[in-house]
Amino acid sequence: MAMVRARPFDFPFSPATLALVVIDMQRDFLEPGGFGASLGNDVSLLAPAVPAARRLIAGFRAAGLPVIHTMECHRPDLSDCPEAKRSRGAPRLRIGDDGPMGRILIAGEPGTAIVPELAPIAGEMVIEKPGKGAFHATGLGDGLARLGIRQLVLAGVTTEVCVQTTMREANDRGFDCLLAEDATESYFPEFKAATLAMIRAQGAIVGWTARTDAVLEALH
Ligand code: TIU
Repeated sequence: MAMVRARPFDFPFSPATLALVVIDMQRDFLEPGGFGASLGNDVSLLAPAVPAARRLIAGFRAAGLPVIHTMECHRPDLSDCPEAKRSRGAPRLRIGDDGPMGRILIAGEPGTAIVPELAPIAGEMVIEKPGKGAFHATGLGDGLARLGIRQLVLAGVTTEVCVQTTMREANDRGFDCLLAEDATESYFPEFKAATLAMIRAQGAIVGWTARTDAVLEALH
C-alpha cells in the first residue's frame, strides 16, 4: 500500500484503484467575461490552481493512472438547467445568454472549454455535468466503476462549490477522497480555508487534504 503524506493523517492508496478528478477548470470560471465574473467574482483569485493542477495531471499521466475532467455546462436548449439555477444570484449574464466567450456555460461554446494548459488528451474521460456535484445526472459513477477506481485525488474550482459537493458525493458512494490543497481555489479565500478544515475534521469525515508535492512524491 502506497501512502500520501496528508492531513489529518497519511492517505493509504493502491495505484491500481486511484484516479485524478479535475473539476471545472473552465474559461467560464477562470477568465473575465464568463459565468464566474458574471456573478460578480474576481476571477484572478483562481489562477494559482492552474500550475498545480497541471503538475498533478502530468504526474498521473506519467504514472499511467486515469485523469478525469469535469465541465459544468448545459444543453443549448437549457432543458437540463433548472430555472432556479438560471436566475440564482441575479448574474449580469445568465446561463445561456450571449457573452464575450459565447453563450454562458453552454456545452460546446468557447467559454465552456477547459483552459488550454489543462486540456484533456485523447482517451481521458470528460464529464459534462449540469449540477455542482459531478455524480448528479452524469455517467461518472459508472465510468469509475468500469475502471475499478475506489480512491480519488481531487483538484479544481471552486473549492467550496463544485469541488466540495463532488467530494461529498464521492465520500457517500464509498470513495476515499483526497483534495490537493494548492490545486484548488475559491473566489473567497476564507471559504477555501474553511472547506479544507471541515473536510479533514473529525478524523477525515469527508476526506484528506495534501499538497500537490506530497501527492506527486507518492506516485513515484
Ligand atoms: N460560483 C462558484 O463558486 N462555482 C460554480 O458556480 N461552479 C463551480 O464551482 N464549478
